Amino acid sequence: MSAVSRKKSISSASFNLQSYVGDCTDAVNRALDKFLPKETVAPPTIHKAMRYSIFAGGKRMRPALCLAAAEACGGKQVDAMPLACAVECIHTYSLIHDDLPAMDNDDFRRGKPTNHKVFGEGIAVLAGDALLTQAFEIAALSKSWPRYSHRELVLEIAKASGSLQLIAGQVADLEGEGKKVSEAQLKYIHERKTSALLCCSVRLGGMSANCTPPQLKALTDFGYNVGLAFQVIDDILDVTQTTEQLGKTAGKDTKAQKATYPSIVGLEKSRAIAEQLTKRAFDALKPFKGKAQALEGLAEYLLKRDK
Ligand code: GRG
Repeated sequence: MSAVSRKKSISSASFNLQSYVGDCTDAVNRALDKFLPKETVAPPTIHKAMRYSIFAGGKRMRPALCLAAAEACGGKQVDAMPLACAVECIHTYSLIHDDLPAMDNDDFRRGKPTNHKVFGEGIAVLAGDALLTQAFEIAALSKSWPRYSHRELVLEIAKASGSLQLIAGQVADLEGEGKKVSEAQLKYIHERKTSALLCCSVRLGGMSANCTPPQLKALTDFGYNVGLAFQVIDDILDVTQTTEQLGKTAGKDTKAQKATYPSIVGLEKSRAIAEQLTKRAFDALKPFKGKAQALEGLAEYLLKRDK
């Protein structure tokens, strides 16, 4: 579907989420292919390793949320694209490092052997580092807007992925293994480990459309709630789906004695929490008055997803 016909499908009553996500994925993959050094560029091993994980077949939910947020604020996909790609680079780096033997020690990700299984631990660490750095390079290459200069954009990414958010969540997650963790502590982990980057994706999309402060506030509320719901669902899927269905090792939270929503409050209450968070996310979109169909569609998809 062309960009024009996709635009039409967003504004029409029958919004087609599947084709929206498919189009976003294609466009993001084309852009990432341009931003990342080719495999043949020296040293080829690192560029092969970066591309291996980036193009391993992730759902591209963070870029899709970024593009959809831009559209909700009247922006263009082309302006949001570098920021959507930057967030996907951060996300992929975090997955590569999360899978390392020193962390979750996983062999399977995005339906393929993990980066360190293919390239070795040293190169996997470096591929993660390089993708993290690449994200800032891409953000620096994006446009800036009257309300949001490169300073704001870079700060947004740095804060979400730094030691107060993404890394803080991972530290608390590692330190909580095998210990009794309360629901409040688990929420702290999920807010930082997962919600922060999803929220950042949505906010960056809004910034790429030069959104107003009230719009940014609405997007922040949406992103926070959808991000938290995303991790609650991830916890549920870990115990209800198979490794084949997920494309990553199922049941690993239980094996690592990690606290999850199902392990603390049970499956039924976990589903109710995810639904409540998604409802809050929907409510946050009210100021967009029907212009946020794609964000609504993505929130619903994330709640109902099976992988
Ligand atoms: C700095 C050494 C070092 C490590 C950092 C920050 C970090 C390690 C790990 C982040 C923690 C993490 C992996 C959180 C999980 C978030 C999550 C649910 C990921 C899965 O996201 P999906 O389902 O994956 O969108 P795909 O593969 O579809 O993109």
